[in-house]
Amino acid sequence: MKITAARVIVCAPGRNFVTLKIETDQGLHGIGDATLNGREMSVVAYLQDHVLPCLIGRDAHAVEDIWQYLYRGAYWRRGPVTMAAIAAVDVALWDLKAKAAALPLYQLLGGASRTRMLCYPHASGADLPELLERIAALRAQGHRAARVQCGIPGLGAVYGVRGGGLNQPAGMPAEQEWDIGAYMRFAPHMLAEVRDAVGETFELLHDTHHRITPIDAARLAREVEPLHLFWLEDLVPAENPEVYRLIRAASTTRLALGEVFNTIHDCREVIQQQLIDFIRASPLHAGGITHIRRIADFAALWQIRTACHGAPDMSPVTFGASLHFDRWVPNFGIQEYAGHPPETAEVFRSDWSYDGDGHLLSGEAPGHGVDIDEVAAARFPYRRSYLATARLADGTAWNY
Ligand code: GCO
Ligand code: MG
Repeated sequence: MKITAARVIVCAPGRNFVTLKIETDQGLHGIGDATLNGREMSVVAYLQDHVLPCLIGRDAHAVEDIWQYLYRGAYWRRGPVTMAAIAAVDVALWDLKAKAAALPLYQLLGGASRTRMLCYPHASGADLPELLERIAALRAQGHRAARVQCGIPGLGAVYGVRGGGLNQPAGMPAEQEWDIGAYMRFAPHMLAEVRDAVGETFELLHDTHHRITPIDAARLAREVEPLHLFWLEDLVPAENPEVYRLIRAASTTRLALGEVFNTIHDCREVIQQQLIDFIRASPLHAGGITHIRRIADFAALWQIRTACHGAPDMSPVTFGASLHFDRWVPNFGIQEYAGHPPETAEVFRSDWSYDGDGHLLSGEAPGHGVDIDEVAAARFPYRRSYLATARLADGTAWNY
């Protein structure tokens, strides 16, 4: 099965997505996602100018060899742009291989380890009453877990709360105010109120989005320990993974990390030192199915579980591929299920479903089960957009 054509499709059905379509001489095509939120066009250029010319004429079945060729051959390894580009090729090739075998992708990975995947949608409120309403609505839909984020008294829009995390179209990135003290005073109280309202059996997750310092993170993890959260996510940046030791030593609250990791090397220390409980690497930003399998197997040695990043800024292609990975991976933990804007479904067709009982079902169609309608995609042209940025009250640039 020879690769005869490969092209990048950029569209914005509700938000920007970068999609790779690979065609073959067998009449089959495969689809991969290369979306890097806020820096989309850098991956488009990487693919178009440097990767796609090298693919034409290659054997589409040579998934591993093409991965190694793109990773080793570039000399400049790792990094979000490189790894998103390699991921798009890898996921499109796995899609093709599964279509050629007339099997759903999870069968090629080794078959199903489970029938359905526990998932967590997002619940957010400008204040506590609104957050509790949102959680109640999710529970009415059968959900058993939710990521809970709430506006912080005294601060304007913040990450994870409506209007606080959405991409800003064109112009300059929006700037938001951040205050570690305000967050530290509010977050434990907010989480305690939510636990009180939902009882012990509903799973609660919370994302600090790299916003606090190691010692505050250690204090937060300790203060919320009695609430038995499913996890606290991204308390502090992990460019220096050593900082997680302090947090780990302070409490038994479960920790999740790694949505911004691109390779197994980024994950190595936090896994090997047992500093986390869930690894958030996805088949988009961490080099495709080929590479997250390696991360998952490595994590399994320390009984660390997977939790693929499933934010709306990753296309339905990544979501579909993640569900096939989840269906197979022995050390599965949970799947983030943030959903997409309604227009997204006009462009991408997916065959997965929600079972009405807190779990997702991957489809049985050959491949990863997601395809793009290029005619519909053309109706939603790319618009430059940015994530917001954060500053402390004195003007200091902070982590968004
Ligand atoms: C999550 C993430 C996202 C990121 C987004 C950035 O846990 O889902 O933190 O919401 O902010 O993917 O592009
Ligand atoms: Mg996150």
